[in-house]
Amino acid sequence: MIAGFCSLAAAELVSALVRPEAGPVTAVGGAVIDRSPTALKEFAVRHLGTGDKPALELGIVVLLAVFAMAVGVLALHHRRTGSAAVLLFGAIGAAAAVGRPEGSAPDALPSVVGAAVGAGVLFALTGRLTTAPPRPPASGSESGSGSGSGEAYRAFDRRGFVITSAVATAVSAGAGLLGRRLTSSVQAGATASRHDLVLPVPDSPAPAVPAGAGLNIRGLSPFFTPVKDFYRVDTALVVPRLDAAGWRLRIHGEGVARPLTVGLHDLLRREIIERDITLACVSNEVGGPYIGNARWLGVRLADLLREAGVRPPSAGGPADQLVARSVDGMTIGTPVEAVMDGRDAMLALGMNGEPLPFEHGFPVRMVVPGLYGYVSACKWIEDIELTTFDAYDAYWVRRSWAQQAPVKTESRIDTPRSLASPRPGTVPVAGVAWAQHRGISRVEVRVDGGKWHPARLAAADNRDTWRQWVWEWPATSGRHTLEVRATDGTGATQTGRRAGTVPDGATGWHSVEVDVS
Ligand SMILES: Nc1nc2c(c(=O)[nH]1)N[C@H]1C(S)=C(S)[C@@H](COP(=O)(O)O)O[C@H]1N2
Ligand SMILES: [Mo]
Repeated sequence: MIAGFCSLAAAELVSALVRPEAGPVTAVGGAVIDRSPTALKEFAVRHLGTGDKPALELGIVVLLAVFAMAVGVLALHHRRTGSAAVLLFGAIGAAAAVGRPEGSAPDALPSVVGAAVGAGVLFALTGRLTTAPPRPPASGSESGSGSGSGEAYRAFDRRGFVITSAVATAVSAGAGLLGRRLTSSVQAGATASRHDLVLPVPDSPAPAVPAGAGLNIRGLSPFFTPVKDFYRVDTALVVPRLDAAGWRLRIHGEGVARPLTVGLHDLLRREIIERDITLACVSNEVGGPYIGNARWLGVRLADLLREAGVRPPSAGGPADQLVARSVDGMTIGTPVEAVMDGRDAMLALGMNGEPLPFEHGFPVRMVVPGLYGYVSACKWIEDIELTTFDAYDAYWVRRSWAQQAPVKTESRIDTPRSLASPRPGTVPVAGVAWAQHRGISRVEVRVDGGKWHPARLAAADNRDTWRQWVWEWPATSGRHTLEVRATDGTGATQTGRRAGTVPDGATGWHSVEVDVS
């Protein structure tokens, strides 16, 4: 385990110099994420939520510790084989790092160096635990019990072992800490660039939110989701921290008459729009938490595309899919038609009045009203390629999710919570409903499968945001089941048919059970 620790610490130091994402634990974790079946990923999102990543990393470290002990035992008997086994693990780490979507040859370095250090330390330490068999004594009468059988004679050089392991541990701890330091100083530039970014005043501000859009009911989600509470779903074990000054976005591909490369300053000089848009994840179960509403600031993506000479399919353009690529190798495919049909598809750089947080895509991400995040909301974006749905499957599409996924009409009961026990009398049943880009026209609640009661709708902000609602329930004692359903702006009512999240979003009515007493 000491050798394993030294190995990881060395890898940490080298990964600080190469790329934090190239460290073996992160790389193997990323490879596991890339390769794990959709069902497992959905399980992790459902049961571990945002804790899925620490859980994965902990799992890898525990596995490594077990492996380290096994290799340690092996090394006692076969010193060289033990060290070779460590090198094998280095090879796994290296392969994982290079094989990530954004991986390149230098990414192997942390694992290779880490493995070499681990193998060396193991070799040195086992040398202190086993010493060479003593020369056969001159007279057989004094021989020890095992000397005649040819068995290796073992002796524990306690002093040598303790000194070697203490030195190795201390040096490695220092190296690991130095690695952490280096990483954070490299990232200091990014942090400063975010801190220094002054958000522009929008040329087209968001209309004021109507006074009645927030119902102010205890337990009800606020109309705007504070950044600190905004859900986060992505495959990044290490959040990319980009320096805004170095950020570039390239727009190219089929039907792009004038390919473009823009930096942040080019964006800031353009017409800046500000829009309220509710973002939802396709992995959100009925009643789930992966949805949030924010005020976004940025530029219209359609403006940039038009400047690049892109025409939507409806105007004869050859590309029907826009593939956004992030610095961490994520690919997200969006219909070109949706981006250019007049909705406020944005390259966003501000969220709720602050520069995008690193976790949410700093410096620039996409946001497209009406589409689930995995087909629209690329964070840490660096490239946009115009292509077709026939020619290319993006990251999640290769993992059994649908190519196209408009947000489904859904609603959620926020209060009372499941298994709450309110007093008999008037109980406000309240929540949110959403059908981005279609809007919400009606919400209804029923008790114990009875008749549907119309809920009171809060004022609508716009059709791209969720809408709050409340129904005053005359609650009577006993156990009751509350259900909700919404109707969107086209008049279509949310289906009660239960469907899971794969391939294009869950359906069904959210229900909560309460015990009125
Ligand atoms: N680079 C990158 N962008 C990404 C993702 C990702 O894994 N990597 N996940 C997408 C998904 S599935 C969703 S739902 C939204 C979530 O955005 P948020 O984390 O800011 O809430 O980001 C999208 N953009
Ligand atoms: Mo998502």
